[in-house]
Amino acid sequence: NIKGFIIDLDGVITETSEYHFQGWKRLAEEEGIEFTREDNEQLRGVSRSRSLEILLGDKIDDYSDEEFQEMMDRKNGYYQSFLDDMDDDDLLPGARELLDEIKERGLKMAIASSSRNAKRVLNSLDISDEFDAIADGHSVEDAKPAPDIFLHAAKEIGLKPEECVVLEDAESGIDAAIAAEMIAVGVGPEERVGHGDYRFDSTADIDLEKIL
Ligand code: G16
Ligand code: MG
Repeated sequence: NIKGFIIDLDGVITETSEYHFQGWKRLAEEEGIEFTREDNEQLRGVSRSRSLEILLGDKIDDYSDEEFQEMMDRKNGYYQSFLDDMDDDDLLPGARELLDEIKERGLKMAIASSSRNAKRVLNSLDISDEFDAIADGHSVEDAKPAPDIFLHAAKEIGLKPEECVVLEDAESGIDAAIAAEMIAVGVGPEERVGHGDYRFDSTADIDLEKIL
């Protein structure tokens, strides 16, 4: 018996991956590290610190903890400069309709994003007030693929894991939803999110009737 939806932000509600890419790419260039669009795909739904570890690879040993922290801050500054220009036009096609339909059906709705910028992004999109709870990169210690953020969000909206559906665009997010023992719905290609319970190509294709 489904009572609520726990929704990822980047990749389901809005598409910030290009902005993340531009931020990481600029940092990588400054550090003399090669970083392609393809490399960026590995960072989908992955926390900021884990993303930097992946970007640095073996070169991580060349940096102190302070330098690592400084690079995370530098990338975040580049990323945030893109957020200033964001508005409700940046909602992905079908996102507004999805939120309206969940609400009309009287179901609970929470955001569970790995991003520490999630509240700012939601404000820019002008949808902060739509949700019963917002879990972000500050809410839990262990990021996706750990189930913690989804379990935290479920608790916040007063539901048991088996009463929740997770909507996710990242491999790590589907892994986390499965680990949380929730219904895992992938948004994106088979090779990325095909291991969930259901899959749709894009947000606009999500069929709530089918899931429910
Ligand atoms: C998002 C993005 C990731 C990003 C992460 C952390 O996760 O998909 O690429 O690395 O947030 O973002 P920040 O640096 O803003 O804390 P999600 O879970 O919303 O897809
Ligand atoms: Mg995502």
